[in-house]
Parts: sequence; structure tokens; C-alpha cells
Amino acid sequence: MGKSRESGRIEQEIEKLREQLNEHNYHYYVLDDPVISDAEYDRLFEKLKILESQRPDLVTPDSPTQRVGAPPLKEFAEVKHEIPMLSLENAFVPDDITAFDQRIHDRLETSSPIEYCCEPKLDGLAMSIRYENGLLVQAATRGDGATGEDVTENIKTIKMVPLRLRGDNIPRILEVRGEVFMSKSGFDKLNSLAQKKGEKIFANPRNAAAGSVRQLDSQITASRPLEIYCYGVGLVEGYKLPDKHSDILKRLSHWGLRVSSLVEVVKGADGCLTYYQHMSHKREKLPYEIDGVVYKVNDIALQEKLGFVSRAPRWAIAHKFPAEEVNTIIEAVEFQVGRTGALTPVARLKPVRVHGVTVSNATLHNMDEIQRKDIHVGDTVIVRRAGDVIPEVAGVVRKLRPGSAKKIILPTHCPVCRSAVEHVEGEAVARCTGGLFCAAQRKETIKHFASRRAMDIEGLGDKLVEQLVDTRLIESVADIYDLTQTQLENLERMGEKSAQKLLEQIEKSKSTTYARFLYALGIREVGEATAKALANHFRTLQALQSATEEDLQSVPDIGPVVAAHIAHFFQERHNRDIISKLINAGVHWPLIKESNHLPLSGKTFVITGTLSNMSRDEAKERLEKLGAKVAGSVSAKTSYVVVGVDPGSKYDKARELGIPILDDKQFHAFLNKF
Ligand code: JCF
Repeated sequence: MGKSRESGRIEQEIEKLREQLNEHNYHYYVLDDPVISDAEYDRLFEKLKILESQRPDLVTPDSPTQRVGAPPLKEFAEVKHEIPMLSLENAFVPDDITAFDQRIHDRLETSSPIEYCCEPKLDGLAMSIRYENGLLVQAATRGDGATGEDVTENIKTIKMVPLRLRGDNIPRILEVRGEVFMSKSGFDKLNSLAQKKGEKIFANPRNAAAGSVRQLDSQITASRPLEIYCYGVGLVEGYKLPDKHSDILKRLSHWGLRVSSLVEVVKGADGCLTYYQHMSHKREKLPYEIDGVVYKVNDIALQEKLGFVSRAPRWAIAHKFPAEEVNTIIEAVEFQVGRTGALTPVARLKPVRVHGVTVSNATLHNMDEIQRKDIHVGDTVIVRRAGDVIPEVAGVVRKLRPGSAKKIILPTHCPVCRSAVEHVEGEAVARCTGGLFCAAQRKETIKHFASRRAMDIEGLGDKLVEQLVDTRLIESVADIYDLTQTQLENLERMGEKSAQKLLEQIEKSKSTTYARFLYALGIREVGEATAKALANHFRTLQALQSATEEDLQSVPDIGPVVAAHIAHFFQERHNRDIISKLINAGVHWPLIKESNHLPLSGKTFVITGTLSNMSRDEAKERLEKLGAKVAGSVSAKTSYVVVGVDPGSKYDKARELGIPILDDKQFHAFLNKF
């Protein structure tokens, strides 16, 4: 008796702490008006952690303690956006905005002024976050707008993203769309820390945010200062949203979602342009980078009438700020050799600050571009850095050209290996013909092989690869697997521990997937998607190696050019040798079986709610490995519905249709049978 009363008390206490912490989070992040000190918050948080450690059975996925990150993933699952994630049309000058407003009047056949909802346009990456019955169940990147990547675990580490919506009148399904970004100060802190630790420096806040969200290890994401502002919705079920965009944003913020406080409703193109002026003055003082402002028709009924053109709505437009430009001098031009031998001219600049970032290199793309812009060494040039992109040379200040200016000439021989450079007429790029004889191509090939989305050899970064190739410890990707502890220890800046760690990672990489392996080989034009398609089509390496160009073209999306590159790659004796060496070294992957041989072939599963012992992705992966399909919605064809905590409408539908339901425990027992 006493025991259970005690346990009830702990349960209540935990519940109360969670509520308090969530409410304080809301005050701190959404209202920007904290009611308690940071220390007081930490105290409550610690208390909750202690209680939860005493009662792990009471830990729920929406507890504020559940933001530390989950075990690393091998790769991100795909998420299909039921409602596509749109992009925005861009505008640059006031005339573009008056034309936009005019188009809207014309389409709606009205002469009364249109109301617009204005907001800053953040420079980050777009995200769709799905709440089911108030619980955060999934977060996905925009991807191509139709399919994105499942980054749920990463987004859950962002403290200002509520794990559960607050208040009442919670929709059954709410997909919130927003921009994840990094503040200027968060970015600076992250980079100075990275510099101290000798890690990779990010070029700008946008890259830092994107790199942080697309981390397979969410514990790393948890350490990154990410933020979000929500700006819209996708799928919404079980709730009637307000009929003005500005009121929808208010509703979102009531639910605990962070919405920009700089949103303003204005009338007509003039109102938009005044807002633009206002924001361009504010821009420098804002704690985060913005690259423009967004105007949206505020009336949702009018939005619906206006509809879309391709992937952008007719009812919204992004009014971009001009990219910042500064003058500097080109001190030299060097040619970099890429993985496939492509020579890229890079300008070495007299360092200048653009947008608070020091720029000392700019890509010149290719020789055609140099000619078109008439760029010489010694020229004063205008360097432009638009938020996310690599700095580029916008143009030359001709009247400042010194008499000593030198023409830029494509080298006839590779600057790295001295092999002949080939410049096919009509093609923009020139290439070194040295192939893997060229140390630069070798280095790039090995870097690619070891990279995260390929063989994922942690610790074998760019610098180390260069060192290993320069010291001739490795010549090909196969040599990675012959490296020894002594060899590594003798390298500069490498200790016993890190050598050991690296060898462990190398060993670990031997267990991979067929698609990753194919991607890692670095066959020209074979990206991740093509590698996956090849793996699915030719289930064994043997089948792929003996495929003709014609066979290859029967794979979806593989045309004659890519087919020729693939066939050529496998015809090369050298490549076949390397592949044999890799396989002999122990590189392996699970056999891709004919799907109808698997125990759950032909069965379709739907998962709803939160499972206690595994993420949805894991559940999906395990089912798919057994040959089952995992679908997003319940229909008569569904074989089983797996139901976790707080299931959505799918549960009701399954019951309605009489489809077998597996609860958490039953599902585990079910999986364990195989
Ligand atoms: O801040 C942004 N980058 C941003 C992107 C803001 C918005 O209101 C957006 C957007 C992309 C698409 N709205 C749409 C419809």
C-alpha cells in the first residue's frame, strides 16, 4: 500500500516537473520572456532527471530530458511529404514586387488592396515537423520538396522545438513548417571551438545549420546551437485553422511553436516595400542572418484561389536583399584537381571581410567563365557572397587593371601529376588525364571513399588522407585496409590512442551496404540514388560487373552517358583489382535477397504512435529487412497496424476495417520470431 502511494506521488511529481519545464521553455523561447532564472530551470531539470532515473518506466518520449540524442544512424530514412514543401519565387527590385501585386489583382479580378503578411526570410534550411495528437513524431528536411530525410532525432535535440504542443484544441495531425538556422553568435562560438579542437570550420551559419541537422549522430546535433522559426503548415487534420495566415501563425505560437516576432500585416505593394526598407535597416542588428523578406497573401481563401505554379505558390514571394559585394585583388590563380580530374580555377584573393566572414579564395568555375568575365591575375574584382554560396567573382573593375596584369592560361599539364590536360571542345571543364596516377585524383577518390555517406570511416578526414598519400602509405582505397598501428603511430600529429581508434573505425567500415559500397567507388556520375538503384537492380556485384551498357540502361534513370561511365569503370583492370582487394580484405554487406523470398514479403505494415523500445525508423528498417512494406496510411490492403503510445487516426481506421493490431509488446514478440 505504502509503496504504491509513494509510486503515485513520484508519478505526479514527474508530471508536474515536466509541465513546469515545458511552460518555462515556452516562456523562454517562444514568448522570449523567461519567468525564472536559468539556475532555477536547471534545478527543476536535474530534479526530473533524478526522479526519472529512479523510475525509468515513467520516462516518456516527450519528457524534456529526452533531448540528448539517440544512438547514431547508418543513414536517414526517406520521408514522403503528403503536402509538398514549396519553394519561393525570388524578387530583387521594387518593380518585381509591384508586378507581383499586379498579377495577384489580375488573377483575382479585384481592385481593392491586398493584405500581405510579411516576415524576415531566414537563411537556414526548411523543415517539416509532424505532431500527432500533440506529440512530435517526425521531422523531415525539405529534400526536393516531395521527399525529404527523416531527421527526427536531430530536431528533437533543439530545445525550442516543443516535444509536445501546449494548450488545448490540439489537432490530430499538425505538420509545422519552419526554418532551422544558427544565430551569428552561435555560429562564431561553434567555429572558434572547432578551431581550438582542430576540427572542420564551417563557411557560414547556413552551412553550419545544414551540417548539424544532417548529422547521423544526434548527440553531435545536440551540441549545436540550432534555432527555429515556424512560418506555415503542411497537413492539418482534426482542427479548423483560422482563415488568415497571420492568425495561423498566432495559433502556432499558442501551441508553443516559435514564430518570428517581426511578422507584420501590411496593405498592398507599398506596404511590402516599406516593410522591406524597415527590415534592411534592422538586418545588421538582428542576431541571425536574413537574406531577404517574404510576403504572403494573408487571406487563406485567396491563397487557395491563386494556387501554384510548378513548385512555388503564386501567393508568396521572397524579396531578396542584394548580396554583399566588396572589392579586392586577385593575387594568383591556381587550378585544383578534383576526383574525376576536373580542373577548377580558384582565385587567391587579398583577404577581405564579406558579411563578417573573411574570404581569401573564390571559385572561378571554369575557363569559359574566366573568359566571359575577362578576369586577369592582378585585377581588382568584385567579390560577392550571397548567404549560402561559395564566394564568387561577380566582375572585374577594368579601369583598375595594372599594366602587369596577367592573362589566365589553362595549363597544358596537370599541376599535380604533369599528365596532359584534356579540354574537349564544347565541354566547360578541362580534365587531367592522369587518372589514379594523379595524386590529386587519388586523394579525392580516397576522401570520397572514406566519407560519411560512403564507407563512413570516422577519423579518416581530408587532412589525414593527404598525409597518407603524401607519405605513400596508401595508394588506393584498398590500401586503407592494410594500414597498421605502427604505420599510423609514426605519422605526425597521431598518437597511439587515435591510431587505435582509427583502426577500429576502419575495421567497422568493412561491414557496409551494397549501395554505400557502390557509391564509395566513386564511379563518374554515380551518386547515392544511382548507387541504390544499381544495388536493387543488380543484386550481386558479379551481375553488375558483367552488365553491358544496354543492361545498365534498363535501370530507371540511367541513360547512355551514365551507363557508359559505369561499364567503363568495371572494364578497367585496375578497378577490378581494387574491388577484389577490398572484398578480400573483408568488406562485406548483407545480401540483397529477392524480396519474395523473405518471411514478410507481400505484407504491408502501418506504424502509428510512439513505440517504447525503438524509433519508428528502426521499426521500419527491421520490417523492411524482413521483406515487409511500411506504408503511411491504413487501407484494406494493410496486413498489420502497429500501435504505440498516443496513436493517431490510423488506429481508429484499423479498427474500423478490422485489420489486425499489434501493440508494443506484441510487436516485439512478433519481430523476435524471425
Ligand atoms: O524563412 C524562410 N527561409 C522561409 C521559406 C519563409 C517562408 O515563409 C517560406 C519559405 C519557403 C516556402 N514559405 C514558403 C511557402
